[in-house]
Order: sequence, then C-alpha cells, then structure tokens
Amino acid sequence: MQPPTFRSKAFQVPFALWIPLPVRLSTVDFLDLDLDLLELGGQVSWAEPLDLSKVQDYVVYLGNSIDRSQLGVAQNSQLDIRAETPTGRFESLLVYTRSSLAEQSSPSSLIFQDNEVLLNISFYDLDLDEGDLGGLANWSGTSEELVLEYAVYLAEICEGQERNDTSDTSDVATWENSTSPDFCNLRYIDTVNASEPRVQIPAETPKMNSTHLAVFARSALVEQRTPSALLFFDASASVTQLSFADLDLDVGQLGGSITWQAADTAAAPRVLSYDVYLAPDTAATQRSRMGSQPVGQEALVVEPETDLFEFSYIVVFTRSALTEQTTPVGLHVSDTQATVENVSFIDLDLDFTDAWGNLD
Ligand SMILES: [Ca+2]
Ligand SMILES: [Ca+2]
Ligand SMILES: [Ca+2]
Ligand SMILES: [Ca+2]
Repeated sequence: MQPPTFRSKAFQVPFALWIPLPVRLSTVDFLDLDLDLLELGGQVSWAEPLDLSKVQDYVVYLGNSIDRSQLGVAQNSQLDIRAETPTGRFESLLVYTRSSLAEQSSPSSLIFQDNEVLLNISFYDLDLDEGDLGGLANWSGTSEELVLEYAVYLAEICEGQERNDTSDTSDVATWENSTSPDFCNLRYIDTVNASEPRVQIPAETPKMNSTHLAVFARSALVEQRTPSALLFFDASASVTQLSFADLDLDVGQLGGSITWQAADTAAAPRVLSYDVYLAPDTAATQRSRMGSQPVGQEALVVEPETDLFEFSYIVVFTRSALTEQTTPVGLHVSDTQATVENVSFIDLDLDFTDAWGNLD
C-alpha cells in the first residue's frame, strides 16, 4: 500500500482491507519540540497493547477527518518526527497498529499542540553614540519546558522581502511563507541558558545595517527557523551649544567657564553626566581630563592659568549608566585674546576678575 502524499485527495482504502484488529492502543503522547508555528518535531509515543501476537508494527500519520499523510512506521512504541515537519492542514496524530494482513481500521489519535515560542523582546541602548549599541536585552514569553537556550543576533530584514507566492502555489510554499519577515546578515551576539533570558550587549557594538535583535529559541531537538525579533532604537545623545570664552590673558593658558546645553534628542534622559577634557583634535583619542558634571549642571569652571599644553580642543562626552560616549562634541579653543586687545577685553569681564582675584 502506497502512503498518500500531502497533496493526496481523501484517503481511500479498498473495503476488503479494513479488517479490525482486536487491539486498540491507549494514550498517544507527543510534545512538539519544533518551536516554529506550523512545524512539528519530536517523539510520538504510545502504549503497546498487552497482546502483541497480532501486531507487526505501527503506522503513524498526520491526519484530519478526511485526509492523512504518513509520517513513518515504528516497530516499537515510539516514532521520532523529524524537525520542520509541516503541520499542513492536519490537526491530529494517528497511530494504527498493523498486522501482516492489514492496518487497524480506526487508529488511536491525539489532537496535537503545535508549539511556538514567540518572545516579547526589549532592549535599552545605553551607548549614546549613533551607530553604536550597548546595553541589556531581555525577553519574556519564555517556556522553560520547551526551550533549552536562546541564540541572540543582530539582523536586518532581507532585501526584496516582499515576495509574493504567485509563482509557487504548492501547499508546501503556503506553509513556509509565514507573515514574519526573513532576516539576513545575522551577526552573532551570544547564546544564553533558558533560565537567564537576557544578554548584555557590550558597549561599542557597531550597529552597521542592523535594524533588529533576533532571538532564536532552541529546544532539545532543534533551533527555531523563525526568530522572535525587535526593531530596536539606537540611542544617541550629545551635548549642544558648547562654548567657552577664554578669560586668561596669557598665551597657552586658559581660564573661564565652559558651558553647553543638554542633549536634545529622544535619548536625552539616558544621559547621567558629562565628562570634559582637553584634546588635540575632536576625535579625542588622546585627552586630558578637566572635570565631570552631573546632568543639570551644564557648565564647568576652568581655573585661570590652566595650561593648554599641546591641546587645542575642549571636548564634552555624555555618559550613561553604561559608558561614556566614544565621539564627543568638540570646540576649538581660541587662545588669541592674550595679545594687545586684552585691555578692552578685561573691562568687559569685571565679574570674572572679581571672582578669581586680580589677573596678572
Ligand atoms: Ca522549525
Ligand atoms: Ca511547532
Ligand atoms: Ca547608540
Ligand atoms: Ca560608543
């Protein structure tokens, strides 16, 4: 007897073959360990009849009231369903005992549960540079019964995602094209145990073209093909309107007040403090610390006679709970007042000289 395929019409057997066997199986058990929707995988098991004398083997199908599709034949009381087996339009697992003459006429059956893991992911970016990511990603909706671990990636939606299936109308294509997008250019972040559904993404992780965090659940059998995903927010927050008037009249020395305005981006609430440095350029890979201020104090006093050394920029970095920015806002220091124009300049800034005593 040829097993029907998925595309078969209602399964029909010549009447003469329906010879009932005296044995009927008890409970059929199955735990779906393929964690994608519309896909099954795992072990079907059943209790064998006490009298095995007439039993040759067991035939397992996916089925519904009018149709069925053979999954396999088992010699004992279990059958492994390979991962990624499409559920198709079926809702039950059917197990028939088979003698040397024929299959049982009515099977033992189980309405299976198609398990799917769909996570609710969140990520709070605390790397305040645009294009850098860093911070905690975590998720809920976990099932420790089904999931052993999670693999976490950065990903982007594949080009030409809007594929319609007019060219391929087979059943299989219909099942495989779920509404969730496919992801491309996956970049591995980490794998974590199911009991710890979170990942610390290190600061300075380049965003590149990634738009999503993708989390694949892994069961004892197989990893999901369709991940849960989050369209993440790349936080960025830099100070604005950085300014400084040098009131120290000596060449090569600074004195005065550096002022700036708080970041004006959506991520501004993630800024906790500001770090101020002197640097030779705006990249500020080399720098000399001047001081730090908490948010709310957008100014730093530079005491007179502060040496400029070889530096020519004041740079201000924002700092989050995770890290300091990589790319600061910079201001070229104009140290030109310290020439003959300085007399009139002093007259304009009596408050400053009061505050710091007499200038030399
Ligand atoms: Ca799968
Ligand atoms: Ca499933
Ligand atoms: Ca960022
Ligand atoms: Ca950074």
